[in-house]
Amino acid sequence: SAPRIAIIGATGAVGGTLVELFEERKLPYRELYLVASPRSAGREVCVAGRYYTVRDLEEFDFTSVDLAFFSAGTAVSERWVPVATAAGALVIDNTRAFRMDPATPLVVPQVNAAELDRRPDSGTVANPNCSTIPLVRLLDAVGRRWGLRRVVVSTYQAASGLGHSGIEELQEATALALQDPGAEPLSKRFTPSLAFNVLPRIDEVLESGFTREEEKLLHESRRILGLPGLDVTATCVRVPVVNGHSESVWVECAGEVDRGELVALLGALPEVSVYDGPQAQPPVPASLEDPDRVHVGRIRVSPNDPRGFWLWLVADNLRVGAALNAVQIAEELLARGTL
Ligand code: A2P
Ligand code: 11C
Repeated sequence: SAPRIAIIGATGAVGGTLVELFEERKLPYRELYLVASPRSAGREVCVAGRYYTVRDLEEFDFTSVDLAFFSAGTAVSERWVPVATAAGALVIDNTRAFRMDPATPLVVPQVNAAELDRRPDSGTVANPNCSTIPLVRLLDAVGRRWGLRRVVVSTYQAASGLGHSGIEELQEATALALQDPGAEPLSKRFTPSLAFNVLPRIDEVLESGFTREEEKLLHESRRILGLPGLDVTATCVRVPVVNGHSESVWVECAGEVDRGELVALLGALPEVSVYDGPQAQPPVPASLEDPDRVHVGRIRVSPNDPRGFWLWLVADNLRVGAALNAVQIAEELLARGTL
């Protein structure tokens, strides 16, 4: 029968998107529990016409569920995912807490769904970072056809990557800057202020000089693609966009790439839209036609060396980059009876 499901972080930006996707995709469940911090415990949330009272994580009994989606931050997952799996729940975790754990598969269903053929040893499936997911969905196909040598990425990441508070801070900081250009710029979660700015540092800077966000792109891509030696190097940048991450990607292949074949290959991938031809407008985050697809444009093979090409991609980071991938993992588990 249908599983009993909990969403940990249900009041957050990704948690709210999970709720929307459960409704839209008719994910089957027998019981549903919405869980968050004491700050929002007691709130009523409507899902598919039924009201659910948000529960306090500290008091939640994980033996009452078969599947738990975690999207309440890395610290919450580190503390509570082991509690959930010890109680017998299967976890789909949307934080970086277990992505590099060998006993925990890191899954993008369009790339490595076979990882879900059996129940993971740790009881947890990890959902990758929001800039990794759309990228590897394209790289996998390119690598199978031409072989991957090196990938160089610059990201343009939206405020919603930091959740509701990121969106609110961008809106408030922008309004303040417009009202009073002389005022001290608003800067709490984004430093310096994100209003009318671009910030070339996301998350903390590590010993390597790269940020944690840049290192995630490298290590997660290697793991999902099964290419432990792949050279992926990135500069991750926050831009004053509410939602939708964009990436400028340079790919070097082992073989010579035919542009027409590349366009056809990417256009044939599941849930990928390619915008090509002289009249095509490249995809932009503020007006994505379908938020459940990876949007690709500006495909250019280098005239100097046809083993290298550029592309531009845009994907909804809350959906494609987070909640949709997690729901698609659940759908794959259900289809296999692994749950
Ligand atoms: P709450 O709404 O009670 O603060 P976002 O990514 O949009 O900031 O959302 C984060 C989500 O994680 C929210 O649902 C938030 O709940 C939840 N959360 C944050 N910290 C905790 C915690 N310590 N325990 C349980 N849920 C938490
Ligand atoms: C951002 N990519 O845009 C981050 C958010 O590892 O799941 C997601 C962090 C993660 O800020």
